[in-house]
Amino acid sequence: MLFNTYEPWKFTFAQETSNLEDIKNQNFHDLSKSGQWGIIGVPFDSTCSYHNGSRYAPLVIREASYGFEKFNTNFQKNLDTIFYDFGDSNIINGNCKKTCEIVEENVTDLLTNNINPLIIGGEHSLTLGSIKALAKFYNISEITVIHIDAHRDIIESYQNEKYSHATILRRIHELNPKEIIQIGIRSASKEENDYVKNQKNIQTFTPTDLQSDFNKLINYLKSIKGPIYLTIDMDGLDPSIAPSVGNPTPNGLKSQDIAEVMKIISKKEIIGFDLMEVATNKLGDITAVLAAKFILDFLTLLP
Ligand SMILES: [Mn+2]
Repeated sequence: MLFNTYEPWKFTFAQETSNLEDIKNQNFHDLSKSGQWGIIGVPFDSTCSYHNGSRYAPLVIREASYGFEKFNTNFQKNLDTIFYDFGDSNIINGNCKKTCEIVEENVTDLLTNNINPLIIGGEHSLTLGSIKALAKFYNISEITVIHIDAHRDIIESYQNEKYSHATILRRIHELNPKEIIQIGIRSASKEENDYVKNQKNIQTFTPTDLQSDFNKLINYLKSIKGPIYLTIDMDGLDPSIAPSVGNPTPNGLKSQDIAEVMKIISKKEIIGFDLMEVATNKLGDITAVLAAKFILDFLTLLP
């Protein structure tokens, strides 16, 4: 029998069921086994400082995922990871803190069932909810956060708001993770740079650093011990390949840079992943297509 498998509200190749209770009750897969992932979209963009529209990204990225094959010719590997698509999280428009709390609650539900979170934003602030949930299951002082972004997002407050997509790495740093590795940075305030200079556990790799010595980054990533959380703001990429983002910033990363980072860390213990700040409501948008490809690459590379 032939089925039409195109369900644009659900990420391609996700397991057919998307109800956590069903998964638990019907034993679709042994949830005591690790290595299963759950997608949650978060259609929230209330604190965006420039182009909004990332609230539409979970839908557009899911739809874009249907353009790809299950076999990855770059990695010579099939997508065999078991993952579910649990749909979109509830949000509270205009309230970043409360929306992060909802994300935290949802991610906690997944982790309670041994499912790792894969968040599709939405704006970057939502990463906080995901990491706060992980901190209940892992020792936060052992977690390395790999942060791909044009911006540091580490200012104490932005427009007098402590909870904003511009401050979120500061809130995460306050939780005392082992280390934050910022890759792709090319825009920051002096205050942010001064803050980073005074911290031992924040590393920076600019696009220029990568151009002059990419192996330095590779070797640094290879040396990471302990659990890793990967968060990608799509504006880390160059706007020539990822124009539809909240804050496009010239002279950014190449898509191959992201694939290389993923290749290295996929051999390590990755506990969570999010992809943020795609801002478009247009089906087939090139930035959403690239975002869908990154998510597929990530899932394919997992052991
Ligand atoms: Mn950014």
